[in-house]
Amino acid sequence: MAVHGGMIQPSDAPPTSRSEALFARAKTLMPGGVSSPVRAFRSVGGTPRFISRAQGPYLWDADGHRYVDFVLSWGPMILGHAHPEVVEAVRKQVVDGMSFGAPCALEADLAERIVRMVPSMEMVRFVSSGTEATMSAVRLARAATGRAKLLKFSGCYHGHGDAFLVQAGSGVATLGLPDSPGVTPGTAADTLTAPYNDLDAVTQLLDAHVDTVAAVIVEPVVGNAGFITPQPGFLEGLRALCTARGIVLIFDEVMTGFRVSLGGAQAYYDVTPDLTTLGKVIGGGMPVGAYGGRRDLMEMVAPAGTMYQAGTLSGNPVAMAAGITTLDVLSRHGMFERAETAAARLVRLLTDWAADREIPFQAARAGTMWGSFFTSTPVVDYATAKTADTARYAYVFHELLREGVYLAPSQFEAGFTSVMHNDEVMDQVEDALRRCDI
Ligand code: KE4
Repeated sequence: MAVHGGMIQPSDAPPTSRSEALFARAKTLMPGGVSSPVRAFRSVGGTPRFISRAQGPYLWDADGHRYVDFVLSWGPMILGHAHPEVVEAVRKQVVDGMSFGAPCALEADLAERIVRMVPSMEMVRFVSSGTEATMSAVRLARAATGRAKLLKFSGCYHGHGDAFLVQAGSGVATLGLPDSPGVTPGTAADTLTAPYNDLDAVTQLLDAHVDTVAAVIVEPVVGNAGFITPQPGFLEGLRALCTARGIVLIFDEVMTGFRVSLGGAQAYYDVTPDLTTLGKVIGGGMPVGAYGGRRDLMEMVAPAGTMYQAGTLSGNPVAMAAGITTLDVLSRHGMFERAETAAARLVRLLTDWAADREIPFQAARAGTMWGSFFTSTPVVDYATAKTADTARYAYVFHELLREGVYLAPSQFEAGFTSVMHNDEVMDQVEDALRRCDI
């Protein structure tokens, strides 16, 4: 076994010379050689695979190696890569124009689908990323309540907006501390942080900051600290606390939307937020984010109201065409269930594989989103997630990569399946697991 960058790596990994050369070139031009940090393989070590093409459940890297993809662009590719109907919708729109900077019917066409599928979203505003969606939703909550503070949960990620890059100070009653250079203490001071699944901590914070909290924002199923599901009563408790105190409850469903169920986590757990943020799946691989919810709140957004938010490529026709077709295909009878069946089988495979080797391990899923931890400690929040053995995760990651299976390059991420992860593909994954030398 080779040790690389502090991580143990199987010594017989296939050649990655083209990815290595592309990475070396990219690092001279872009910070860390990537356009988003997690892609750099920093937490698992080794060379990130430069992907040259993707089709269905598969990726091919620059060295020609094929992988069964369980990252799926971090969620969007629920139909699999390059789905023919989505490709055709994009092709048709591109030749009719790529961006108008003016209203077009496609925006309402996608909005109608979202409003129908996510009933709490009475109105929708499109933006170009999940980060824009969450930033805008928090601004709207602050505008609606006249309050400044935001309560989020440790380990939850809501994009790279300043207000979200905050960690808990010591003790749950301490105001937030900047989690990144460039986030000012003043900004961080308006963000409160509580442990996920801890209603008592939330109540304490709200009692300590009466009438000053505009919003509680939560990943209804956590996908950014690894995969963590809400304990029974947690989401319902947040709903009750927010209702009682005039606080806007924001479900950040950028990742869980159309993944946990066709109606998102809010339908799966039957808890209704005031605002919802979306991204990923609604763009079908193109840059789309959205926020929406109660009509009385959304009517405050300019130009209907005075809360300002704007975007050059918001509602981009090509992206709308991709999102519309993605939701239409996904809504067909039995389609979502195909991806769910794959996720259920994968959780069983991984659980049995670890048990056979007596490795401390747990795996779970919600709909077509899944995750695992190399720890036997029940994971209910970020603190317990951090008991996971990240060195073992890195080793298994590279073992499976060598065998043609592409997992998230970090223990603290979630995994996904697509409608194209059929039995034949999952048989390949089962064979790859069997070949893993753990
Ligand atoms: P984007 O700005 O990356 O489109 O969305 C931000 C965001 C907001 N809310 C949730 C719940 C999210 O999961 C995300 C983005 N997810 C990460 C995956 N951990 C995207 C991958 C990346 O950052 O490269």
